[in-house]
Amino acid sequence: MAPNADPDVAKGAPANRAEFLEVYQKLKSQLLEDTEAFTYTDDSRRWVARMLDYNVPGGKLNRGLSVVDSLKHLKNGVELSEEEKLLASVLGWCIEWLQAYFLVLDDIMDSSITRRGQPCWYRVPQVGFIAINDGILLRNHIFRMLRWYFRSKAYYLELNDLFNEVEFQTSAGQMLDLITTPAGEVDLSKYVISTYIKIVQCKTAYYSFYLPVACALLMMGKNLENYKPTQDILVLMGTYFQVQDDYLDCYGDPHFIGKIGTDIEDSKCSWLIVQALKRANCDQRQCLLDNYGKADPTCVSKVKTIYNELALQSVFSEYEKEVYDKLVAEIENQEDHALQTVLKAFLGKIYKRQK
Ligand code: DMA
Ligand code: MG
Ligand code: MG
Ligand code: MG
Repeated sequence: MAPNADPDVAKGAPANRAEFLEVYQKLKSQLLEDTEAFTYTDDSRRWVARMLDYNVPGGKLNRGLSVVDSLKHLKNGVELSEEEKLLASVLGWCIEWLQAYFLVLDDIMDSSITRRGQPCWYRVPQVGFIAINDGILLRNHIFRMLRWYFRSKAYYLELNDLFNEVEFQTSAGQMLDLITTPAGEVDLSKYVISTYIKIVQCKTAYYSFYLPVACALLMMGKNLENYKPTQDILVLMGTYFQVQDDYLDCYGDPHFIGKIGTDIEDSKCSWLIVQALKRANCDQRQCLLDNYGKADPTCVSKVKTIYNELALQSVFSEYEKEVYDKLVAEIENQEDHALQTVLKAFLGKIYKRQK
């Protein structure tokens, strides 16, 4: 069953992208006119305006829109008030800001070329290492926006803790990702599924899947301590999402996904290399050892040949089917019906995604 065929998911129209983007404009203006702690000069205001437009609103906006959608579902499809819509959108944008911050830095560390169909920010002439500080600025904007919109709310402290905790988990995940693959050193024994799962849960799942739903739960006045089983489902969904990201890094169309894969060159502990090593014979293993982690396109294409010999595209399809069935079963096990709808809607957004 396609997840969108579920009648529950149809209930409550999905968040409106255009309305959501209007909130981006509002937040951007507010940040640029903020004089509480620092007043922009004309030049710096122009710099930050361009940096924001370049890095914040250009993605799929799945994470941000999910806060609005989740809140709607948690309210059983009842239309949100203007205030609720605005606050959920602000939280959605805080997540998109967090994502922009991580991506600006991730692209430097991964030596990536393009992102969202344009050169990575650090590769733009005149940006270079300034991108590192721009990343830090993006991060700082989040806590300003939270303060402006949520200071008077009972859940303000928990909201701050949540963003801090998830940021810590994500940076820890990025560290694991990076230290598993030190430059110029390929140690195939590190590429095992247990290490892989730990990396991707931390670097992707918490901020991309748990955070949007946790934000909506806080807005509903819920105690997050009571939602551990929900968190487990979202973390599994996030793991599936990163497996897709790793798969698309090799098999996706760069024009469509907006980025050129670098996982083989960067000797990443990618889902594909983990699966390949599990299945490779002696010769194939040696070939992977000789060619993985090299920038030379001939080496990259030898690795891809082994992936194809091992039929990793069908291994992926099998995994996708299994994890989908497991997620649906676990979602249906949740007692709270509104929560089931939230989770199914989120799954529907990513199942079989091509970008
Ligand atoms: C992404 O991992 C994780 C974060 C926190 C940005 P990745 O490097 O595989 O992402 P991408 O493929 O988008 O560069
Ligand atoms: Mg990357
Ligand atoms: Mg990375
Ligand atoms: Mg990737």
